[in-house]
Amino acid sequence: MNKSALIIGANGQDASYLAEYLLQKEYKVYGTIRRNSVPESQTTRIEHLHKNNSVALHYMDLIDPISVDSVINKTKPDEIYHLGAQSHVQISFDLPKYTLDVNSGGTLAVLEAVRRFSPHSKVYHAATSEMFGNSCDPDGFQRETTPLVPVSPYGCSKLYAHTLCNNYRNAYGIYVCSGILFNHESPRRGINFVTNKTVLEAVKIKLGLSDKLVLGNLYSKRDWGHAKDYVEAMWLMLQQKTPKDFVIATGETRTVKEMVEYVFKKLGLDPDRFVVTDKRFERPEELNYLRGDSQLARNILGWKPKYTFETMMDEMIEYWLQTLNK
Ligand code: NAP
Ligand code: G4F
Repeated sequence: MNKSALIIGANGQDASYLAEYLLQKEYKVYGTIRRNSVPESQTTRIEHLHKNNSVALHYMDLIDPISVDSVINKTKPDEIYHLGAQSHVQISFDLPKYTLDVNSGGTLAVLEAVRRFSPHSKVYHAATSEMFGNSCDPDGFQRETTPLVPVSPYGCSKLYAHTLCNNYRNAYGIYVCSGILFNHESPRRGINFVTNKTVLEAVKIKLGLSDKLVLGNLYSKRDWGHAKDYVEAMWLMLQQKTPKDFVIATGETRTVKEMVEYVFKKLGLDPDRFVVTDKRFERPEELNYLRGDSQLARNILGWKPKYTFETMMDEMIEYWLQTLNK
């Protein structure tokens, strides 16, 4: 019989790729969306799947435990991919309570619903490299054993959820694991994250539709991979005999400035002419440096990324060139 999977936060960047991936594997896919007064915004990233009813959608809000109970009880899936979150780090400084309610409280609601209504479900929790904060091993990498010292309300909310997942695994024997994923991008990335913001604005400049790109801190370093590669790792984590947490990363790191230079040069533009900075886009506390060691995932899951930084950024540039040229 075909397996079933529930994707919480089905309209997100990762969820849209994951839904495609699971459908290819012939899963019965359920997804959760949030109510929006503009109904088309509820399914923007999964419109192609929604149109032909290939994903069965249910309303759920992580801050409404009744809705969480109801969907998990109704679907009782083999696998749950809990990807729903207020996922923007800078916005978490403006909405700290809401971020904790959704990311921490919401994860508690999911685990409780699984414990009570669907204990056979295997659960993937979307943890994050933001939990490391500014801690790092002496060799310059973060890995599963690196201390978790978050520096944003978002990071704190995910650390709470991450430790709760370990607690439910040990206390109740639930199959739950956290993927400690480093930044991953794609043309479907929200345009208020730094890569897609940069690409969109640079393409607009190229086409004469804009004359500047306004950014915050150019000197933080990130380990950027492609979302398509990272959803494969999520699936692999739920196919193991015993649950385990894994770091998923490329192992390369670059400054925001280097990423910006790559995009502008690719478009034949001089970044010094167009890029300006504004404190508005800086955070009260910054995570300065990320570089992940995903050796454990490479050894145990047999996972490795197919995209390089360059092929990923080129795909994003091509996407915006085609979209805006239309
Ligand atoms: P995303 O594009 O922001 O998607 C998040 C999804 O969560 C959206 O579908 C959103 O719904 C939904 N959501 C937000 N608040 C909710 C609530 N109160 N109740 C139910 N659903 C809610 O994020 P992503 O980049 O795909 O990331 C997926 C997950 O991985 C997130 O948990 C994120 O924190 C985590 N993560 C991401 C990265 C990364 O670099 N992308 C790295 C590490 C971890 P709407 O569409 O209605 O807004
Ligand atoms: O693209 P970002 O907003 O991603 P950030 O903060 O690293 O968070 C992302 O990755 C996490 C994994 O580590 C996820 F858990 C999280 O959900 C999210 O997906 O910012 C990247 C860097 C930061 O140092 C930021 O200060 O870019 C810097 N930056 C500079 N100017 C900017 C801007 N970031 C944004 N969003 N907008 C700017 O104008």
